[in-house]
Amino acid sequence: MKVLVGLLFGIMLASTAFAGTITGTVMYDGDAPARPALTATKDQHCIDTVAGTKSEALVVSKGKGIKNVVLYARVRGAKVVVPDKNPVMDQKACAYYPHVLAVVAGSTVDITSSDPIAHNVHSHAKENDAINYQIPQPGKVIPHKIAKAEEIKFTCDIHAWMTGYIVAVNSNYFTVTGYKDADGAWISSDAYEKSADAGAYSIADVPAGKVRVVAWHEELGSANKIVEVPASGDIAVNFTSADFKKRAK
Ligand SMILES: [Cu+2]
Repeated sequence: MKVLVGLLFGIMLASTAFAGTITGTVMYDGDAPARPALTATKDQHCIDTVAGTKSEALVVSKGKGIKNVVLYARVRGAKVVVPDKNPVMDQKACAYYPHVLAVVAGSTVDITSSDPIAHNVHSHAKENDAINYQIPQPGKVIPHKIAKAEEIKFTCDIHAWMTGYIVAVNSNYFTVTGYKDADGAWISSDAYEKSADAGAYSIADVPAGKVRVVAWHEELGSANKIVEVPASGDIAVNFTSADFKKRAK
């Protein structure tokens, strides 16, 4: 009995204690370039829905926060668990939605469409299967397994302005900047641009010890910092655009 109680106590400790929160900001140095306007040239549904929208490749807020930065902690020896529920990448208003989706490597992503016209899902993966499927009508789901960690660009061969990314990471400790407002509601790129957000992020329950915090952005490239996560409480890890380096091609 004593052993059992001790064991249970040990398990509880392992799951609740000796873990900290990595928190910080990702901010743009100087003035961000203006977002180019998008123009749809095909399909009335796209022409109507894309009108007035702008590129989501680099979205910087009034508070200098950068949207769509994937942040994750590489924790040595941590078991990576693939969540039961498949993440979803939708195509809505002739755009990939969300623009950047972060998932655990090994996940099956349900790729789908909400639009009444055909889209094409073209993956530019190098480490994973590169797929190229039509989604002819809304509601059709293509389950797509992403086995390895990779930042994968997706395009649509029918609509040249459509791009999105699925970023698969070997970690359960990750987040993407700029998706939720202070009330936890989903936020659009246009609303984010007008906001005072400073690119704030938070990754909870990271096991204590030395970890590498990696930040990735589709235009800026990647950056990383090695930090010591405390056994409780927060550690601040801030990035600015100057920290990022583009990967050599
Ligand atoms: Cu399309």
